[in-house]
Amino acid sequence: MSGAAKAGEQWVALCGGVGGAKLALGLSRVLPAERLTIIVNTGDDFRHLGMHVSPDIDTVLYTLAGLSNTELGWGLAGETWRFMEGVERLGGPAWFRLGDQDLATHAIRTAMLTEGRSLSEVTAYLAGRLGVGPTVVPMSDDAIATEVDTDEGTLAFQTYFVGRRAAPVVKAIRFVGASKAEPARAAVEVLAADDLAGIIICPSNPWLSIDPLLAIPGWRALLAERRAPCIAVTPLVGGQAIKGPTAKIMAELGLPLDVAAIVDHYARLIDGFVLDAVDNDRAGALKLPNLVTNTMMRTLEDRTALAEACLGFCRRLRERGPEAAR
Ligand code: FO1
Repeated sequence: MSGAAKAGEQWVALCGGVGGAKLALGLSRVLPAERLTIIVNTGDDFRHLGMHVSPDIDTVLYTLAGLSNTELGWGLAGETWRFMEGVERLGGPAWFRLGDQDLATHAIRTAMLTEGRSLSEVTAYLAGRLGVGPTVVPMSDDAIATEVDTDEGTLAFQTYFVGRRAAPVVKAIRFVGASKAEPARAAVEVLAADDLAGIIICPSNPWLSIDPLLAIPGWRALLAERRAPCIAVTPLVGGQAIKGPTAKIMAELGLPLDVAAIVDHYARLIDGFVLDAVDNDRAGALKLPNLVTNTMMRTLEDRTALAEACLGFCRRLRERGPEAAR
């Protein structure tokens, strides 16, 4: 990656898959491309049929490129499945489906990694080819694999999430390789920028999509030394997850299905919390500055409105201190 510092106010979004990518898209519509860095979970990455698959990076890239398959929530729009027909004919694994066009992404990523390029370099290359303006960076260039301890034993993340449709009861979640991993260099650079304006934790699953990043000691240190406010957007609305198994996992880990549990989870890491208008009655009990707004991102307008609200909240936290942010 280039070591050149970027000019102007810098914003950072931390995100996982679908929910995070929606807000990342909103941010990309309200910020100039050179002012936004999106840092993406790679704990879901795995090798499949000999290829390196990076589901969350691809969800972010495809979403920002306007190419995402909104019906499936992953992969490319207008996809065809001839490759999968071939895999099935040959008795290969059909539980994880790679579309014909999507396959090109995995093949090119794998080839570049095999040639010795870093995941950051590959991601920057793919973003450039797809016309994605903001900087998209993996949380680390080192291998980190999420594993889920369940009532069916320890499962690799995609086996749990896709293979078993998140049905097994979660007992614990581990991030293999995280303790020795380092944050990607572009992430370190933007976090150290003099004009860092804010860090936004997107409404991704805290346990599956954000914790892999927080399990990297260097990331904890970077965030502890942050020069700008860090806020989180709730993944929980009215005690339910907008998408995916967040609420199910919280229940299985013995946590109350309440935004306060999300705030507790991010304790000492965040300076402010964005919760949905549906949970307005919970705002007073939260022991930190908060913003109550619509967090349901059904339309592009919802995404840009939430993005604007997050930027404004961070600016108020920065300029006038936490008390003025309310
Ligand atoms: N999710 C599924 O539920 N079934 C699939 O067959 C599947 C294939 C797939 C292929 C490429 C890719 O980038 C993502 C894919 N996903 C699939 C989604 C993905 O595994 C998960 O949604 C994320 O890891 C969670 O953020």
